Amino acid sequence: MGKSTLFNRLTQSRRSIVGDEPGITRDRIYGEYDWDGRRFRLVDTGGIVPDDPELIPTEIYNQARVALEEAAALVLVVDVRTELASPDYDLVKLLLRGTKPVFLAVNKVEGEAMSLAAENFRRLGLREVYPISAEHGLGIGDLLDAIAEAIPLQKDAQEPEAEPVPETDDERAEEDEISEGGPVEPGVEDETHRKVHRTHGEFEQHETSVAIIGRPNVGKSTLLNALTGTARAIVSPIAGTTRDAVDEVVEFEGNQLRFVDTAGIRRKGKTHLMAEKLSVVMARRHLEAADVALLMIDATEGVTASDATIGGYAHESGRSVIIVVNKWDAVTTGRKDGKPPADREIFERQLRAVLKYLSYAPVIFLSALERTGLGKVMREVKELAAERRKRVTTGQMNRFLERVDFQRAPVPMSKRVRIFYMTQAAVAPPTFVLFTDRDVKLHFAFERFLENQIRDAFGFKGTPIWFKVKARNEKKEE
Ligand SMILES: Nc1nc2c(ncn2[C@@H]2O[C@H](COP(=O)(O)OP(=O)(O)OP(=O)(O)O)[C@@H](O)[C@H]2O)c(=O)[nH]1
Ligand SMILES: [Mg+2]
Repeated sequence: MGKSTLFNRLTQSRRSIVGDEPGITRDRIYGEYDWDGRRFRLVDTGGIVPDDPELIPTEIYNQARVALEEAAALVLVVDVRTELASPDYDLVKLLLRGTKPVFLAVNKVEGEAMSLAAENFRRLGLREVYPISAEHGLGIGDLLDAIAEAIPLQKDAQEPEAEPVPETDDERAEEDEISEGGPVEPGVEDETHRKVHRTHGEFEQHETSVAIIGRPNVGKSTLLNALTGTARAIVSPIAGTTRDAVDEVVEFEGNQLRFVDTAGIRRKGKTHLMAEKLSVVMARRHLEAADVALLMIDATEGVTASDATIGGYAHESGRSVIIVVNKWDAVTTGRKDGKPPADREIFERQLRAVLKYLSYAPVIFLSALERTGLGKVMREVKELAAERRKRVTTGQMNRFLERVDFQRAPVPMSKRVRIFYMTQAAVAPPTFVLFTDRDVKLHFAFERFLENQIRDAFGFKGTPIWFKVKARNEKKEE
């Protein structure tokens, strides 16, 4: 009966794919599902679009709009047992203002009486009304059929990258939720990605784009201001502003670094949760255009579930990551609660335990407010930008493979593959193609082993490393 039951049900089937990386994010907003031979990306914006009519026309909606813009279709989910109130009508009006098809899913419809109750919701003025039970899986096929029909088929839709799955059952917050379904367009994403990096390869003098991402109030704007030495980033936003990002370019040792910050989100009371979710949506958006991400953590709060969610998306995006622990002053020199000063090693150990998948990311402790540790950020950004574009030649790779003792990989015999050879197929992030004897997915432990060996030999500091497997003979095996 949870708010995200529908989201979880739809994306559940992909859980096995994520099984390799347990707990990568806890509070998922993005997921995918397959229907009718097509793959759809699902965004759970519940709690992002406010149901409080006072808030809708504010800058919060301007930012939530970003999430809505990405979508090809919108699904408004209501609980059949609730009374319609004016915010519902306002929300519908708002959704219909766009050109996207809007579907109404009336949830928790189980049985004849409730089917009748569901008809009441036609009063909202939406033509597409679907009674469903997310919990029991009723009526969902019809809804998905209708959505699939409303979204035109994308040309060149190839097999996209699988995307992990939601974990939580988000019970907090509002009655209504909105989800968006849109077809996955891997071609488009790959294309922009490629274009950016082709540019980087071609010109010596390139710009490095750095996304400053993190939860509300961690100090993103303070850091941007400190790094750029200006006051351009707004620390508290002006109501009604349509901007969703603030960026500033600085020169550093001959490199152009473009820092991108998310415009702040007003939070008070109930909007707090919304701000948290929006920070995830904005982080994901900014990651798209970035080379390097500064994942900011608030030292006074420790690592939270939202940090883990944002970190998970950063990892999956293939961007290089620097973990920035901010407000270090407040837990050391400026500590006011009488406790002993925090210890870097202990803090880092705890942080690494939660953000396991970001093991390659360097950690910097700093104070944006007191402007300490800023030079280190600049130097790391510069170094990481170069590392992610590094290329290993096939000759180097062959010599490397000869040296690696694969017997040492902690992998059961049945899961082992023989690598005939390996080449680096792409940079940013470095992507290796393995030509193997069997067409199987690499065992997690084997992949980890290989990745560590590659890092020992070639570096690739701060960037994830991706692998693709190609069986030399076409025979399929399990
Ligand atoms: N003690 C301490 N406070 C800091 C530091 N950096 C930021 N702050 C304070 O944290 C609060 C939030 O800072 P912002 O820079 O607005 O945070 P933000 O991440 O941009 O917040 P949103 O844009 O609203 O998501 C402000 O009161 C800052 O003064 C720091 O290094 N130390
Ligand atoms: Mg800010």
